[in-house]
Amino acid sequence: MGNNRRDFLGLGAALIASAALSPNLKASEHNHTGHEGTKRQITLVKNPKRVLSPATLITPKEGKNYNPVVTLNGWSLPYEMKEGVKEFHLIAEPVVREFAPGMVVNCWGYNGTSPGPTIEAVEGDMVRLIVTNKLPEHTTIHWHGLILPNGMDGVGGLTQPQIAPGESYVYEFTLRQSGTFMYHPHADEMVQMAMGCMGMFIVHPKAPKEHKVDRDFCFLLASYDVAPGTYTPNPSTMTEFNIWSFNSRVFPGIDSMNVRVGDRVRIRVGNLTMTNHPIHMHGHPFEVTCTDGGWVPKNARWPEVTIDIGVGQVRAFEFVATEEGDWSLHCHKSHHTMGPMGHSVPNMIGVKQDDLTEKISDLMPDYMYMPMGKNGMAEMQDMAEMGMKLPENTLPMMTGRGPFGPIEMGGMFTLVKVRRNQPKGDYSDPGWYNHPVGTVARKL
Ligand SMILES: [Cu+2]
Repeated sequence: MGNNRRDFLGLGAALIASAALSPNLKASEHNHTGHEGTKRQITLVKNPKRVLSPATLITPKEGKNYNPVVTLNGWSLPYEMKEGVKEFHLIAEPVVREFAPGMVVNCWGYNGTSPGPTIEAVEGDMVRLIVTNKLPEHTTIHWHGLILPNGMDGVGGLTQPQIAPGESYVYEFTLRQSGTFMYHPHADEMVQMAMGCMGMFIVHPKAPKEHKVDRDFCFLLASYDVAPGTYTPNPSTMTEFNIWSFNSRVFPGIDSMNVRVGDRVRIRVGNLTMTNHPIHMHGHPFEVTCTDGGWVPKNARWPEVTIDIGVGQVRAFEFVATEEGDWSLHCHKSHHTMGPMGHSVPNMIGVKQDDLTEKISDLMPDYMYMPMGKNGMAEMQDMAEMGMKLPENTLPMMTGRGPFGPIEMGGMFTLVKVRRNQPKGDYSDPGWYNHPVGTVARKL
């Protein structure tokens, strides 16, 4: 265990180091195969299990019994026990985040990553959260949904002084409830959240059997406005965001959720974008079991296949994985499953265009003219496949390849992979589903 722990802490240092060396970041972050590969894509390091549930490395030492959450393309923050208090260190700082292979973004986040690492603790724990500000401006952290003393609520100017650059502040409180919560600044919120300052805060029930599931996943919805060809989000954008992400990753760069047939699965989703997202899952009806206000009583739950998650809300839903296959999980606003696009894309459906793009490019070489295709948008994917030149650091609008061809998605889209032979506790990607003969839609 000691070795694992050391490895993990080493990983933290590596993350911070890689963020500091931004010119080399592309190389260091490309140590993975994409969805096109046979194995899962790994965001930052090679060993998926170590990234997926680092909390398992520190759980036994505390004698606490909980099933750690798996943060998509993320990790949980290690802590130290100090005289009965769980002590966590959060460093607010500029970071470089790869959104998918081919695009990195200058974000703000915590401990080398954006969103910040997931904080996991247990109901009844006394926690100490030491926040160090390495951002260029003051900040605070608000612990969204947690019941705590007013002076720990993290609202700059109201419940505490702002944390100036270079300063560290201590938050200390007892966790009086279990459930799914978030953390984010309550200081220059518009800028700091638009830059990616956010994270999840999971409090496990004191009684391990309460609300028990076999696999527990979490991620945040985050949106950005990164103009094609640039690297830094525009924080003054109010509605016209062009990057829609799960944990600041976009398809095909988002981890799939890999489960075993028979598993009870929980997916916890927090929304810190500026609009609502109807999150839809294929193949299995689910029930919302938890919000950032607490657990939903069993007799108050009803089945859904889409749950609308409002701004500043958390919804956790559960289902028993009974149906084998690769099931889509995505935002149902169809623009939110697309990569960066101009909002003024001319509607050219039914219009003969021929060499129009070429002619405009000749006249205005620096202008990216990307009209909609004559027969719809699907030909965009073909153009991307043929190597249509995009501005640097810009992802295609529609991308991702499946076993049957292009998937034509680019934002809030990932997969729940349900397999009969997925070993217990194994979160690795089993590859594409092998459909039994006669169970795939066929050409007449
Ligand atoms: Cu959406």
